[in-house]
Amino acid sequence: MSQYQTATILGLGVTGFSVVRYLHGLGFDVTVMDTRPAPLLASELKRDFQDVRLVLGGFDTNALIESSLIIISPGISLATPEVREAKRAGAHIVGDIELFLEANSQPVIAITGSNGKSTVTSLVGEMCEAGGLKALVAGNIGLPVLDAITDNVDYQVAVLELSSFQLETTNTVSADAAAILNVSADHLDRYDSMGDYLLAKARIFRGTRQAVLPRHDAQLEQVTNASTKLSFALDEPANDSEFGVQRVSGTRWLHKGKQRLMKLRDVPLMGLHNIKNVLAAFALVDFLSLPVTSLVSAVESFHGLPHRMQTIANVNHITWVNDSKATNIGAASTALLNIESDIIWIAGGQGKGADFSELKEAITSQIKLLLVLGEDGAELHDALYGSLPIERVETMREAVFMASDYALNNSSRDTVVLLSPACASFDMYQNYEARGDDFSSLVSDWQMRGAV
Ligand code: UMA
Ligand code: ADP
Repeated sequence: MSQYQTATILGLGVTGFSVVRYLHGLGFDVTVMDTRPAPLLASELKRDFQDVRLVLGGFDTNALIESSLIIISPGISLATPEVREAKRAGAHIVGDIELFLEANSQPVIAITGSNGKSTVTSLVGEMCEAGGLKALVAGNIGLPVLDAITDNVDYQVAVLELSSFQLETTNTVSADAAAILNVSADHLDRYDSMGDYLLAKARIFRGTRQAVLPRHDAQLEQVTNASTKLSFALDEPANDSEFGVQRVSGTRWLHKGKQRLMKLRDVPLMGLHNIKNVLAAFALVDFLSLPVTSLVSAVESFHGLPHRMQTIANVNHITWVNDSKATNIGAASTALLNIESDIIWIAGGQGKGADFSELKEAITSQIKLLLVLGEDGAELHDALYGSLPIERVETMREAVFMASDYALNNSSRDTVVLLSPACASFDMYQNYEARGDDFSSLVSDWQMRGAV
C-alpha cells in the first residue's frame, strides 16, 4: 500500500465511501467511479471531499487502465470487462477487507457461509463483550470495516462477517479463528458454478490458525489445511475439538467434547439451525479462553436479529413470521422445515440464478398455499407448480390480504404466515430490511383495522 499515492475506487456505496474516507485521510489522490448516474452518496461525497474526482454513469476505461491501485466494492464483479482490462494492464486490485487487515493489529474472528453469518457474527460479538473484550463487529453485516480505523474505534477483537464477494478480493485473512458455517446455492448469477462459489468462501481459511467447520461435511472438510480444526454438529462430540449436543437423562446439553456448556432449551433462538449457529459461535471464541459462564449468559440473552424468523404478530390462531433475510433457497428451506403448524408461504423476488426446483425438498403437506411475487415469481411458480397450491400476487399488500383471508376462511388450525422469499429484494425494495418492514407494517395495519 505504501508504494501507492493514487487510488481508484469502484462503487460508491457504503464500502466505497468508507474507502474514500480512509485513503483520503492517508493523503491519497482519489478517483471514484460508479455505473449509476446518481448514486445516493454522490452529494455527500461532493460536499465532504471536493478534491475527489467522481466518474458517474459508467467506468472510465482509459483512466481505469492507467490506475495502479483499484479498490473494488463487493457488489462489482472482478469479471467486469473494464476491471479485467485494468488487471491485465497490471493494476493491483483489492477490496476494503484487505486494506483493513493491513491496518489492524488485533485478533480477528472471521465468519462466512451461505446462511447464519449475521446471526453468528452478532452472537460472537456479544460473547466477546460478555467475556470482557471490546469487540468490533463489522463487514458484510453492515458496518464497513475501514470506518473503524478512520474513526479510531477502540477494540480488542475484530469479529468480521465476510461475504464470498469480499473474500474474492482479500488475499490472506490470517484469522485467529475462521468459520464456513455452511454452503448452499447462492449468488449463482455471479459465479459460473457452485465450485467457484465454494472456492471464494474457502479463501477465508488462508493463513488461519483455527478453522471452524460443520462436522460430517466431506466437501468442506477438504477446503482447509489449518493445523487446528474445530467442528460443530447436532450429534455427540467425540473429543475436545468437537462441539455438539449430548443427551443426559432426557436433557439435551450443548457440549465441547465432554465439557457441558449449557442446556439446549436455554438457547432462546428458534430452530435447530440456530443450535448449530450457537455451537459454531462457541467454537469461534474458544481460542480466547473466556469464562464459560459469561459466554452462556451472552447466548441466553441473545434473541436473534430482526428479519430472521422473527414473530411479528400472533392473533386469532395466525402467527405472522418475518424471515425477509431468507434471500436464498437454503434459508427458506430451513424456515419451512422448522415450522410445525400449517404454513401460508410468501416468496419471490430476484432469484439470483438459483434452481428453484431444489425447494421441493422442503415442501410438505403443511404448506397450504404459496403466494409468489416479484421479478422471478413466474419462474418460482413454474418450478413448484404441481407440488403445492400456488397463487401469483403483484404486491406485498395483496399477499398479506390473501394470506389473512385464506387463514381465516380455510383453516381452523394454528397457521403461520411466513415471509421467507428465497430471493433477493432489489426488484421491489431497497433491501431485505425494507421488504421485511413493509410486510410488518401491512400486518400491523391488518391487526389494527381488521383489514389491509
Ligand atoms: N455498483 C456499480 N456497478 C455495479 C455494481 C454496483 O457501480 O456493477 C455500485 C452501485 O451503483 C453502488 C455501489 O457500487 O453505488 C454499491 O456497492 P456494493 O454493491 O458493493 O454495496 P455497498 O453499499 O458497498 O455494501 C457492501 C455490501 N453489498 C454487497 O455485497 C452487494 C453489503 O452487504 C455490506 O453490508 C457492506 O458492503 C459493508 O461491508 C449487503 C449484501 O447484500 C448486505 N451482501 C450480500 C449478501 O449478504 O448476500 C453479499
Ligand atoms: P446471513 O448473514 O448468512 O444471510 P443470517 O443470520 O442473516 O445469515 O440469516 C439469514 C437467513 O438464514 C434467515 O432466514 C435465517 O433464518 C437463516 N439461517 C440462519 N442460520 C442458518 C443456518 N445455520 N442454516 C440455514 N439457514 C439459516
